[in-house]
Amino acid sequence: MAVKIYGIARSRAIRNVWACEEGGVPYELVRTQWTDGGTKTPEFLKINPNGAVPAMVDGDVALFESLAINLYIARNHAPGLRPAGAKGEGQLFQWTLWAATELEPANGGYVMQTVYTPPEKRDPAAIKAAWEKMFKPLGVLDGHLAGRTWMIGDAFSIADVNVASVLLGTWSNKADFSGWKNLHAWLDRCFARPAARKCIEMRAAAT
Ligand SMILES: N[C@@H](CCC(=O)N[C@@H](CS)C(=O)NCC(=O)O)C(=O)O
Repeated sequence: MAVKIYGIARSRAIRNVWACEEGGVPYELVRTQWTDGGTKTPEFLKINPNGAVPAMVDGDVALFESLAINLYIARNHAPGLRPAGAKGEGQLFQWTLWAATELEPANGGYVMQTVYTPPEKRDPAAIKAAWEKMFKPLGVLDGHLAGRTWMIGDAFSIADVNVASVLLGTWSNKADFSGWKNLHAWLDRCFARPAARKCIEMRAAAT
């Protein structure tokens, strides 16, 4: 039975689509949009009381929080995406929580000033300030990636999906990551993967 992912490709649901595509996990993207009230229906609120996408239903398991959904998908359906052992798992939790608490707020502030602020209202000083808030987490990531191909160990894993997918929109909008050489090369590596390319195309085509 396919894992049901609620959302649209131009939302954080793409993080879960990417995980499924990487792991060869059958999934169904159930179109659910926040701008037309789709995330506020009584049925949807039973799945995600936050009224936001993504959410996931897999048999009798219902989850929200995009990055937690990816941990579940890797744990239950795509063991090849799970870093091995207690150390690998600890590092996976570390980087996933870091992505949610350190990288996501900084990136979200930048997205707010750029994508979600209409062009005529955009303030260069506010955009610059929001971009500069990214420097600390981007620097941490760049340092971690020095001499590494992937986030944990020698193999691509769900840690790469969870961290890189937070930056997918900003990368797609051609933000300049060239000041962080290791990070820049890793993002290009992640987003050149066939599963990621499919997601980028889905995202670009999404309405
Ligand atoms: N931390 C949540 C954030 C979810 C979120 O904010 N989703 C957006 C779309 S990408 C949404 O549905 N916003 C509408 C709302 O919050 O009312 C996650 O990663 O799943």
